[in-house]
Amino acid sequence: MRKAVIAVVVLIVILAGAAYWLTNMNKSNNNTTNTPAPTNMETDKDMDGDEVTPTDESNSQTQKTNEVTIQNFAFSPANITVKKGTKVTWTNQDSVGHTVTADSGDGPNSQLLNQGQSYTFTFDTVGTFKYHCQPHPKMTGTVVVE
Ligand SMILES: [Cu+2]
Repeated sequence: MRKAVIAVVVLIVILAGAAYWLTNMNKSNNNTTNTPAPTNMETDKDMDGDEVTPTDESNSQTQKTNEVTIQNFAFSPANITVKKGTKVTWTNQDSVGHTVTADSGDGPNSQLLNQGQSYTFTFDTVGTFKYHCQPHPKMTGTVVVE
């Protein structure tokens, strides 16, 4: 009987030791697999950053839309690109009145737009049209017609 008990105890000790060893193995394995993971994440972040930066630059340069919002004394987006024949609509969101006035030549030429009012101009000529707000000449925008 005692021999059997000793054998069981020895077996338990061996199993416990094996379990402990396996646990450590798993931990070290996890550590090994975890180590390259942050490197991949950093690489992804760098790739995302590289992708985002040129997108932001192109957004600030010109956007393909035919709707411009006038808000906080600014045209947004200030620079847009449209196809010939496109109707561009400006909507004033400010409580202050603004205009859409071509710097020169044929181009948009609105009345004073009150809050919520819109003005639409059809660009039938290819070219670059610069415009401003009459009461606030520092408010400027550009429409490139392709
Ligand atoms: Cu204005």
